[in-house]
Amino acid sequence: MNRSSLPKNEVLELIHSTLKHDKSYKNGNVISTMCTYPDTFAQQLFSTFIDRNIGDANLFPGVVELENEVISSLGELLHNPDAYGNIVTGGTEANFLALWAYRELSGKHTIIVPETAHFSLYKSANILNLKTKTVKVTEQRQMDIAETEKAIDDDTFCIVGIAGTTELGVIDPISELSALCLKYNLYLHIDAAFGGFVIPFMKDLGYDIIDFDFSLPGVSSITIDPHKMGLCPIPAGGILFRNEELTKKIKWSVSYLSGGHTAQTTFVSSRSGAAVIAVWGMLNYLGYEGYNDIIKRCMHVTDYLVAELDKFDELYPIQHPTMNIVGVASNKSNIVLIAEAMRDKGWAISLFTEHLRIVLRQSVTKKVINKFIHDIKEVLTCIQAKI
Ligand code: 0PR
Repeated sequence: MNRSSLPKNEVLELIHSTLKHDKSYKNGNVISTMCTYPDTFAQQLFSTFIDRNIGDANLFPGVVELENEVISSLGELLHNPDAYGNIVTGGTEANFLALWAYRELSGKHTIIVPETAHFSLYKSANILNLKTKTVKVTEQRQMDIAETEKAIDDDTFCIVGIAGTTELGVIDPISELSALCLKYNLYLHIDAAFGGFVIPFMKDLGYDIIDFDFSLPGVSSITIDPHKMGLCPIPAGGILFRNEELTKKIKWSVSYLSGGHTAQTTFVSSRSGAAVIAVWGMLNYLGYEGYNDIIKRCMHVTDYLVAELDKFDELYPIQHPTMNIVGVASNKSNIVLIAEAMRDKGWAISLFTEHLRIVLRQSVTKKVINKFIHDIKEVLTCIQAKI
């Protein structure tokens, strides 16, 4: 490294200047992402306890205690207060851990996932040397149960169902998957990285939404990410297993650490205790009611966006939203051109094959939607004028 020392203010200036074109989750124009600007209290907790490495568990018994409480609170939310798990780096690590645990327990190498599965499952399968059978989704974009049953063979050890797909927030028919897994003695992992912090509250708010959690006897584990709808800073993913026994083959014993002997069931060894503390802080600061209010507001804005889209001849929601994710499609203009033109206007837009994905998070207010509608009208006029 051939850099000479600079004063802090110059370093800061250089950083600011390099980052000047970066977007911020704080701003309304980032309407595409599942992550959120962390609550200021969470930020404060994160920076106060920045030094805690929960990988060396016995050095930080207090953080371990908070992590246990976080897991049992999330377990309660998912109908299993006795769940075992960890706060990990994100949904990717959470999904990986489930597949790793079950591959080791079963000694088999084939998993079944819906075609809507997040790419983290394919990455994990690649690392774990697994064969992935991808099952088609129905017209409602849910995993097809008959196809899933057909895909099961002697080498299959796990089915993955999604509760809140990345593309549209759809929930797979988890109770049917649960029955299938019990029938064939398979593990069932649920990827509720996004939906985990949404579905329980929607149920409470009276939405007709299907079961997805440990209340279904076949569900073995659930990914639920505080750094998405939980308002916590990255890195905060969550993995919950039905019981600790399921992790016995991925439990690594370490004896030399500063705090003494410990055992880890995560992939990363050093792990952010600050992230765990921020999650504990947010769960206790917002409480059930706080999260419920957030979901209520997000669903209100979701309904508003759908109503606004209904006023267009050309644009339409690709399907009635299951949760606070809306797919916007066009029956006239090329969706890629729409996405590019919206990006040129400063919007951060997720583009899927046939639709733009809008994630109605806390910072996406009605005002933001009004601006989005205004801008997309201009874009459509422009595109049509050029044709
Ligand atoms: N499972 C599902 C269903 C997901 O949607 C995601 C991420 C993951 C697992 C993986 O989670 P981590 O990213 O925490 O490992 N889904 C987001 C997406 O692909 C990730 C994301 C978040 C991307 C913020 C961009 C962004 O700005 O949309």
